[in-house]
Amino acid sequence: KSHNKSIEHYFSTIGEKADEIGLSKEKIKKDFLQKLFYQLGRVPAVTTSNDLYTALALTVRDRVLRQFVRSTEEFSKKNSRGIAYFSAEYLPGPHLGNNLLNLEIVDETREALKELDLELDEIIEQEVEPGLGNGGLGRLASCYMDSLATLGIPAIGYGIRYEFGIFKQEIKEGWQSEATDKWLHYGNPWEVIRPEVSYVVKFGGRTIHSTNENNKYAVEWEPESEVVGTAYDTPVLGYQSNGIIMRLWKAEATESFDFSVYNMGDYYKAVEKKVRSENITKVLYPNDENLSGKELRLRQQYFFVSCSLQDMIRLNFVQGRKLEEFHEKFAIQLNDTHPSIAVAELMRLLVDEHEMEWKQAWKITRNTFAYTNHTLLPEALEKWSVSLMGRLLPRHLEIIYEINSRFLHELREKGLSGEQIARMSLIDEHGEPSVRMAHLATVGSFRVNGVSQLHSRLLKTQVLNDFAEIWPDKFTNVTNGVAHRRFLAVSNPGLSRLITEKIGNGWLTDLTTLKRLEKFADDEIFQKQWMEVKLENKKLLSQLLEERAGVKIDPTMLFDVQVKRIHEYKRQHLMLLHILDLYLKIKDGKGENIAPSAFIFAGKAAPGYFMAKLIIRLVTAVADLVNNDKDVNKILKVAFLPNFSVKQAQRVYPAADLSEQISMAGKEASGTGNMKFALNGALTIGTLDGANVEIREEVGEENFFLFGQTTEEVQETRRLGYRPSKYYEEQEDLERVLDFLVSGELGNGDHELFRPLYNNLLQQDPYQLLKDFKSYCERKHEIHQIWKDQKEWTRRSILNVSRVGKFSSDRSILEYCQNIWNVEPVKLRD
Ligand code: F58
Repeated sequence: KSHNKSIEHYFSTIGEKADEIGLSKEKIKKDFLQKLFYQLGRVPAVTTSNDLYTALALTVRDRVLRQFVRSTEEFSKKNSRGIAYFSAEYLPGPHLGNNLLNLEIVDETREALKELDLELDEIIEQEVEPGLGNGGLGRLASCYMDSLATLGIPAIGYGIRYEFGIFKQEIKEGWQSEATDKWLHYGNPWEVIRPEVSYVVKFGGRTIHSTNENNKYAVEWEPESEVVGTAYDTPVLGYQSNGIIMRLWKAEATESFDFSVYNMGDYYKAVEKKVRSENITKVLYPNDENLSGKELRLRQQYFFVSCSLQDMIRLNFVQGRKLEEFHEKFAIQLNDTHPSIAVAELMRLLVDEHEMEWKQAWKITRNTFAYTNHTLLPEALEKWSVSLMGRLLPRHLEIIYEINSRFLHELREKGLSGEQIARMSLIDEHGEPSVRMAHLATVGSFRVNGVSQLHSRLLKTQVLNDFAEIWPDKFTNVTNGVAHRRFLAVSNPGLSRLITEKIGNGWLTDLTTLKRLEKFADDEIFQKQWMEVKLENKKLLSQLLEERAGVKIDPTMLFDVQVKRIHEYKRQHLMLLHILDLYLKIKDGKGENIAPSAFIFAGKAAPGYFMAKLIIRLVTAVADLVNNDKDVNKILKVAFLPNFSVKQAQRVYPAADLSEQISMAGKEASGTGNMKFALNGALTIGTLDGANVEIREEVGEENFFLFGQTTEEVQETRRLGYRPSKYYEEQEDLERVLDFLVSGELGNGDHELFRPLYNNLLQQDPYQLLKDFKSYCERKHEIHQIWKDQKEWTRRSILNVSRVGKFSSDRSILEYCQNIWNVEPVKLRD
């Protein structure tokens, strides 16, 4: 229902001003108690920790929603192009602390609670985060939501409300085991259900082609089943209070469908249908080896995309616009190919449901979508078999064929060779025919971007080279960035305070102002304060590691950290080979140059990825060996922190001295952990991969420990016929370490436990660890010498922080605005 009364008007009717948001200590305290009484039926004396958390979250939520309501009004006045971010994954992390920061009421809230004998930090600790993503890609989507809100860009993040997020990782006898993530068990105070915002989504069945009474060709899709998607909105606040929403869809059975079956007297069939419909948004797929063929995954993708597009078309009409202007009103950013079926769905909605001519619909579609690629790994490029797509989405398959036939026709006109045309086709005819989703996304978008300079270059010159040749202007780069307010201001209060004391708090909205710290890099007093903050953070992480991993770590050790998904290309096992090398040297009495180090790992392995799980098993085996050996455990400690999450990450980055970014060059699209570590004062050891290249450029070669082959060298090595055993034969240290894997000294005397890893490295070594081993160890040696000079280390740490201003997601979003979306940020507040 449209209205013309302002928000100001409504607030005045309740005796409030729109910009008075009730942020005083007294008001927070009063509201908190009211939530406790009226919403939860409790008094502070008899509450559970979750009651306290929920009451505070609801108190804060009121403010968040209020800001959101105001922003919506102001956005609609400006009427600028809106951004829809389509992502199958989000990893927002805990909301409470971040919202308090954005509302600038941390101190007031702390005080209010103190008066009730409650501790803010303990309450914050209670929050269970929504784990609606696997890793970097999902977290990036949430960083972008934060920046979109902060910069005042009218945006909405569409996605899926998985009932169970990424599995909970437990370590049992050294192995990863998976448990269901019941993140909704205690309720979710941050979301607002919108039962009236719901859409029907069809699946299966057949299409009927006919010519109607006006002699117009028409296609009708007669589905086999239907489900309803309902919107669940989570407001996302930006710094100093603009708000946007993340709209996640939950699947439910359509009533009509149930009733029709019910009327036929088959109650159980109706129930079964209901359960089957709800399955769509039950669980997030962990990024397993091969997701294609997983029908439910394609259902999920289509489901959320269809709801979102129907929602946008509705909004377009509500705002009184014509459908022909859709692309002027909206840009849709596809977060990888997971939502790329949207290209066919928008065509279907325009052509079949809104009776638009194909050509015009195609023009609108192509001017609406932009596609971000996040991977070069061939096995990770999505493909759906034609037979599955035909069965589940018969009309979409027809539309894809039509897009393809027109596209291939264009290519033929350009005079391209048959071979090149076959390479570019949306349909892969090798083996079982399948739809190449990256090609669909590329053809259906006006811009395609990679996520770091190197990655975007490789995308253009290798993976999507044929497309870049015909459409050079379509391709661009936007280097990833991170929400520095969450990953510095919220998670590292000690360092934030110190920085703000020196240079003011301008860095909260402009991270490049960190540059002003540079001149204090040699200031001994400042260095000392810097070291103290780091040490405090390390003490906190040590406590956590003792609780969760059962490992006691001296906080003065060098904290050498690798946290990220476990994958062979990321080479966690390279770090392990090096630890074993140090172990053997100490045992030989040759450990005098080794700086006391704690090696800290965390990350999940896909449940079906055997090698990744074996790597975790190796971490725990090496930890057992090292931590229990009296000759070694004063110098080395190893710990695996289970169940890595945004919440855990926020405790890890602030405590790290050394950041491990050691993927084989050419494999990591960007990495974002690398940025978060550097932002918290860790130095990096890394390859020239992903955004490492740009981090090194920014912080200076002398402040970044580079090792390993470049992308070109890696490819050349492979071309020449890589023989890993050569390095085993030539390097005694390496031979000894590898043989140790199968010596029985690891993993309780079982010689065979790590044999698959041993064989893999010696026979194929697809990620060329053995070739990079030597330069990695040399760099580590150098690092240990520099670590002994704490002043020098600290100087470099300060320089790192002062020079990473580029890696804020605010910068990335501004680049999307300028180079892709063509929108101006709307600054809503001064
Ligand atoms: C990651 N991709 C990249 N994918 O690996 C990383 O280099 C990059 O920094 C990040 O995206 C953000 O651009 C990634 O996280 C997934 O998790 C997919 C989820 C769905 C299944 C396949 C993997």
